[in-house]
Amino acid sequence: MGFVCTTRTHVGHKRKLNEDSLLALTDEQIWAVADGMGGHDAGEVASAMVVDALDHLPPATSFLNRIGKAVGALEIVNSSLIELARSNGTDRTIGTTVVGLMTEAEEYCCFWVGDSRAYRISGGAISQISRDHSLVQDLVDAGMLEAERAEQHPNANVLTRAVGAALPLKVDTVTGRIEPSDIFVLASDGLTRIVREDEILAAITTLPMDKAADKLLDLTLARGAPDNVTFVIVKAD
Ligand SMILES: [Mn+2]
Repeated sequence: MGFVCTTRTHVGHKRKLNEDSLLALTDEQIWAVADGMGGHDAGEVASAMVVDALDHLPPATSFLNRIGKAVGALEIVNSSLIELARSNGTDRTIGTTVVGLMTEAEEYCCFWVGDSRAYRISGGAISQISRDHSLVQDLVDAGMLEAERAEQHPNANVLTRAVGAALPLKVDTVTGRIEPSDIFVLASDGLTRIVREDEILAAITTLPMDKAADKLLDLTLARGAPDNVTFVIVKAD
């Protein structure tokens, strides 16, 4: 199965730095978005380290082995970031989210830490295939908060997991079968807090991929873009 891909990243209208990073290695069939936190010399370093590690995975013997190498690479970055924060003499976490997609033949694997998201558009419907590692997601799962109100919650930005936050790192994965014309969207919260799922679906199912990407970025910017905005759209071709 072949793939085509388009990416966008933008600092947004409120932040001075773009601490998001992305990876789009379509030939190698690996894509990722990372959303760094911690401010100057921290967040952008953390997200870049994750992307760089995924960019240099050692050769693998099988898809399962390759997934294991990606998780292992994230574990190494996790330790390095904890060590980096310690050597800076600060209690502040130098951390990053990551959401990644790997494919082989007709199989995909999505892996993630934090609240950057993966969506799959298949058969005209969109579904979120990652599950946010965030306080509000836990509240929603516990039935204590309606999903529609999660974005407005005062603790909407509190993560329960991040690369660089704690040992050991727990990476979640989900695997599945790719159908022809499936589309995957990996995105930082700078997109997903501002643009609704149905708007992502509408843009992607009605416009050519590049125009859909423009539309999603334009929508975010028109609504104030309070955060860095980064996304990768991957289409099975
Ligand atoms: Mn963000």
